[in-house]
Amino acid sequence: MKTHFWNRAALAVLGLSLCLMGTAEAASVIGQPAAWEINLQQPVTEVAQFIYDMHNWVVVIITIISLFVLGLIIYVVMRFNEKANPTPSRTTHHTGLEIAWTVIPILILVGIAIPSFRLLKLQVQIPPSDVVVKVIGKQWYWTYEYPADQGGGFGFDSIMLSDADAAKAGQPRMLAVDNEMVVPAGKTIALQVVGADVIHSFSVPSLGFRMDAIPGRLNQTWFKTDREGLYYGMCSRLCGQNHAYMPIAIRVVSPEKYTAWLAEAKKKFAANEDNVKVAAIAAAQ
Ligand SMILES: [Cu+2]
Repeated sequence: MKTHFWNRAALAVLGLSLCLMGTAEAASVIGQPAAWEINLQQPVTEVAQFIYDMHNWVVVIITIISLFVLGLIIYVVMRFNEKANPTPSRTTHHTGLEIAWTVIPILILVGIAIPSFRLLKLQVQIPPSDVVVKVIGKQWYWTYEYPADQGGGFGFDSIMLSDADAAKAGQPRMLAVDNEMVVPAGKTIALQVVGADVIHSFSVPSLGFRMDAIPGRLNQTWFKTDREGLYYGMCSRLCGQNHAYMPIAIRVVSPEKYTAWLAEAKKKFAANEDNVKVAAIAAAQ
């Protein structure tokens, strides 16, 4: 019996350390999922960092509550079973206890609500944007449009690479695309997200946004990161047969490289200014 317990304890410790190793390894990969990852992806924007911290905060709260309830159950089973407590108490009310179990949950909820609303405000209030990109979800790929008044005036499709092509490009399979969305680092990027056919969802975990792409409705979100790199996401709303094959790849480059890319892309994607229009971003309230 005793060895049994220690065997299990050793297994649990082994499992836990494997998980921790997993997160340690995962931390070195940014902008994409990592093997054995159990945590959220490493955040690179203010919003993503807030989501990360909020998640950790709620995990602490639910862990304490779960352990408390587990402790209560064990205590009640031991202390108040028929053998240990043959004549049960007939108490039905206890004012102090009732106040406590009303006030404490309220405090817990307020403790969750305050950071939650602060996060919501940060996500919803779009700061004055430097670059606007229109994102159109289609069955089953994404189209990105850059407005003319920002040096764009073109749009292009972003299609998933085959496994072989992704391997050739040194990128992860099922996430690499032919034409990435390119944006400058250190600038506020506003995204106007819409669906062309069914509802899709434009989501990049490390950049901290997930916005539904709904036909007939223009949704807005934003991100800003100082860290250059390639960030992957996926369509996150079940949208049909090839839902799993419409990844998102956003390349954040220096402003100089971005300007150079704009000029090149304008030629490459056969500019058609008339076709690319974006709405004015609603002023942040
Ligand atoms: Cu989709």
